[in-house]
Amino acid sequence: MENQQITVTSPLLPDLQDFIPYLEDIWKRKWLTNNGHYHQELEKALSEYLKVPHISLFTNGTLPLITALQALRITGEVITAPYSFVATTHSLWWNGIKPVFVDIDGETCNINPEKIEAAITPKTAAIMPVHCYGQPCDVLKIKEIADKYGLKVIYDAAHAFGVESGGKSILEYGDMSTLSFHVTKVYNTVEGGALVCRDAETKRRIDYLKNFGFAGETTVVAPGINGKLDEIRAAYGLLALKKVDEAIASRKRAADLYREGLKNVEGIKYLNNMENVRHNYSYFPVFVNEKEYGMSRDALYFKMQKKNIFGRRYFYPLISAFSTYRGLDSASLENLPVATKVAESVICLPMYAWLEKNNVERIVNIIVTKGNLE
Ligand code: T4K
Repeated sequence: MENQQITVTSPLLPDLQDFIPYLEDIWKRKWLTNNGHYHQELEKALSEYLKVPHISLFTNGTLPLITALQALRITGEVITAPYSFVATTHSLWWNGIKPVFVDIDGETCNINPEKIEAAITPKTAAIMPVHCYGQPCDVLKIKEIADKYGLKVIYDAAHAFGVESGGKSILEYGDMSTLSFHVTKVYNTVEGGALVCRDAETKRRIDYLKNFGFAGETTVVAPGINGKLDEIRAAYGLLALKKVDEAIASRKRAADLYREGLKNVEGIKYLNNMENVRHNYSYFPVFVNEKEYGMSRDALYFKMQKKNIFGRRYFYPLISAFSTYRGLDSASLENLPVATKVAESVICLPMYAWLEKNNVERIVNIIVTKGNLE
């Protein structure tokens, strides 16, 4: 269809006929949640696929962030990036922790490690960086700083499903990493998420925390929360996992087409692949330089909408600009010049598995053809 509506993403759905036998089995078992059969199967399958020995499933990608902070007993201040989805910083607020925003690197959209040390105070307990768009953070530099100051590191890896650096899962870095399996992600369980940690004792503690703190029928060891994933979504997740490699390969083809089509457009920048990294192509952000392109980001964004193309301005506004956070010293524009500029220039173009070639070309054409619509 020439004018078909295209949204920023579209879900990776398992085949319906494959799902029905799983549902029949769940109906037969009458065990619907609380560490059921498919929940255990999915933890095993994800642990293998993601090459991480210890992973705990959650009912979304926000609760693992909140729970990681609980499990590591983080208090005081945590250094984080303002260029992310609000859930990153909200997890700190829900734990009574003060977020301290550090600017990002414009080339990667991730926290700028060179700016971290200046933000450390005697109250700093941890760093919470984000592998934004699935682009790996400078994990080695962040580790060096964390080791030097005795800080914990929790990566928000919501976008980084299956991302590897130097043949090693990006989830292996830091004390913990969190994932989101929301329907808009590369891999989804409708709603869902996970927390990856380093050892079996910590996983056990996380599993208590996501089940109200229960460590047995009558023992509660901590004020835990209900973060459990149910059997229906766990079964869906097992089926979705079978399609994820194909989905990532298809996303790569779309990314290559975008890059080829946009490579000579003055004023439009995009992120390139990083060396030695297995990318997952979770998002395709472009950055509009108004002066060079001759049109503002928002003008292009709304022009695309008129043509039925619904990209998104992830992540505008910055988290630090929202009312909850804008009073913090670290939220000032002077502290965050790069993040501010990036947020004001970004459009995430539609990106999902099996995004058709002709639709990528349609989107590229709108961008290449400068000027307003008549
Ligand atoms: N950390 C980071 C860095 C994150 O990006 C996120 C979530 C989290 C933590 C927290 O993880 P979760 O607790 O959410 O698991 C979306 C997602 O809701 C959110 O998961 C995601 N990040 C964020 C970046 O984007 P919205 O409000 O922009 O999504 P929505 O509903 O506007 O959907 C976008 C497009 O997706 C629609 O235009 C069409 C398509 N879509 C969406 C849904 C819900 C479908 O085709 N089918 C659907 O069912 O937040």
